[in-house]
Amino acid sequence: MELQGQTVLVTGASSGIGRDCARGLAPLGVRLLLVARRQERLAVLAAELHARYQTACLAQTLDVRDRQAVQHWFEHLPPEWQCIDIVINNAGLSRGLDRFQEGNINDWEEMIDTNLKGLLYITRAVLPGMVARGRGHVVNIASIAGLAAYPGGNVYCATKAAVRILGDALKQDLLGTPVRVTTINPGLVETEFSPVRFRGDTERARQVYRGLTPLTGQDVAETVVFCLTRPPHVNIQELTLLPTDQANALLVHRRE
Ligand code: NDP
Ligand code: 8X3
Repeated sequence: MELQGQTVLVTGASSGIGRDCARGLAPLGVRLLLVARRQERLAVLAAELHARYQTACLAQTLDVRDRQAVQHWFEHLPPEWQCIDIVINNAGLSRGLDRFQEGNINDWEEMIDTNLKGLLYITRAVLPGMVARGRGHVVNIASIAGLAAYPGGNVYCATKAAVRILGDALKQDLLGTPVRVTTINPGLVETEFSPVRFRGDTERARQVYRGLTPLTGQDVAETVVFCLTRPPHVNIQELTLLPTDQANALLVHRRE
């Protein structure tokens, strides 16, 4: 399927998988609506993509946790950006690896508010237009953390399991419309995910990928592009991609 001229919303486009999705989609002639909290990074990305591919980009600050801000943002989009064809719900984070019984409830709320409620707010805003226009694709970045839990993953894993079941639910509610829904479950991807999880403890973050070859944001972006470019009658419902050095969230092969 041709993506030329389609308007793609990428949440969490200031880093990692979201930024690489924008970079992977720009050469295909899409228009990019990029949101995250760090406006300066979005502006740099938009300038890069415009310089390289003449991509039309709109980079806007948005905290997906803020329900009213999401509603206000959506209602005040410039008219030429209001018809969103594709949304990549990517904004997300983990905080800590505490055992549940020692868990920090503020961290729990931050993960639930971002990974689940933020995704709900964004999707609720854009989906009616997709249904009305008879075209659209919702791509949710979940995780292998939503396939099975791991020690200390508790609430992060629960948010990702919720995103997976929500994809199933959306597909059912959208049945009879041409709107497609795809859930992507990456394994270990080297991004700012671990430094964010460990609040800037870069040494601890580095250990996550020690001795193995993780996925890159580009690997995930290429998978997203593959799903988006299938013919309209093909809906890739769910796709899991792991590094070759990883079997599941608990089992990795380290060469040292
Ligand atoms: P990064 O930390 O590199 O990127 C996370 C992105 O989410 C940033 O652009 C950040 O932007 C954005 N974000 C976080 N909170 C908010 C918010 N409240 N409002 C708007 N944007 C927000 O991590 P990844 O690229 O790895 O993560 C992207 C997604 O992939 C997440 O959903 C993550 O759970 C998932 N994932 C990651 C894996 C990995 O191993 N890295 C594996 C499986 C899934 P800003 O801070 O500027 O707002
Ligand atoms: C990120 C991958 O295994 O660290 O969702 O939870 S994992």
